[in-house]
Amino acid sequence: MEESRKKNENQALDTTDQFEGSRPILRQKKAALINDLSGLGRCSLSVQLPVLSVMQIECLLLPTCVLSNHTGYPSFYLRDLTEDLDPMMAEWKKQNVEVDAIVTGFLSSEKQIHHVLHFLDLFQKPQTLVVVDPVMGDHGKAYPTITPALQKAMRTLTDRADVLLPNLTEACLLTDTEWKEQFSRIEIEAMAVRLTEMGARKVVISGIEEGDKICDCTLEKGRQVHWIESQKSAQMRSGTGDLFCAVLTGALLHDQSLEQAARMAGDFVRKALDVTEKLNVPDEEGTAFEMVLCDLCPQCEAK
Ligand code: PXL
Repeated sequence: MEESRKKNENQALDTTDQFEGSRPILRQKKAALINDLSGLGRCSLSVQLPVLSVMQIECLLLPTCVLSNHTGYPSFYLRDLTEDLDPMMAEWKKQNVEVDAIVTGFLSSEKQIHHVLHFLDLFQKPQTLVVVDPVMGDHGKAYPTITPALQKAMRTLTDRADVLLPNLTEACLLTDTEWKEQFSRIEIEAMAVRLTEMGARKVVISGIEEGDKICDCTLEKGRQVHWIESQKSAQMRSGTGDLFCAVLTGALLHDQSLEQAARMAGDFVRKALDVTEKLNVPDEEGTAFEMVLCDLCPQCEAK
């Protein structure tokens, strides 16, 4: 245990090619998070920042829009930041920002996808991990902000993804598959393969309900599909996809394999859901992930 903690601790750091005497200089890993800032409801940046911070990753934040609360509430106020994205990234470029990972999430319009592509042109290097969460819907329904143009444009982002993280609804929207309540594993695997054909190097379709189980389907292009199964506990709710994405990104930056990272992310989300249910949190308020956050800390003694 102590050994693996030490290992994790070091994996948040990277060696540079500079030396202090004979010792290589260590550098903390950085992730750029392109996502919305929702004031209420524990999703997007407000859950991804604490998760990646506790995993010792430095986060650089590019908010795509600011909302009073997420779109799952009966109403919401949204301040769109599309016109601010280019000037913000230009300032980052002036500061010679370099990142180890770029994570994309909720985008308010088709136009924002073009800005994200521009961001990738500016900051993606061959070694940069690009994680695309194609946030578009849940339980077979698109979110109210998702237009057909945005849905179509989201496909251009899959082509730039090292890791694409749709839920089943989003996998359907990306592959033009009609939604139904039950899909067979063969149908889901075919969607994962289709998503790799659309350009994603790795795909995790997460949160698939199968009777009393909840499963994630992982595929690395040209390899065999893997299924990760666990016992279903509480119902999915707002922000669980964002949590899954952040933990998985952190785990990959800690040099875990795709399957290990997906298992760690799924385990964390389930633990967060369990404690949320115990606390009787209303659905739209998301998960009480704060109660289990220290599970992710490589140095935390309270595990
Ligand atoms: O968690 C996904 C998400 C992210 N951002 C906003 C949302 C949602 C889901 O409802 O409304 C603004």
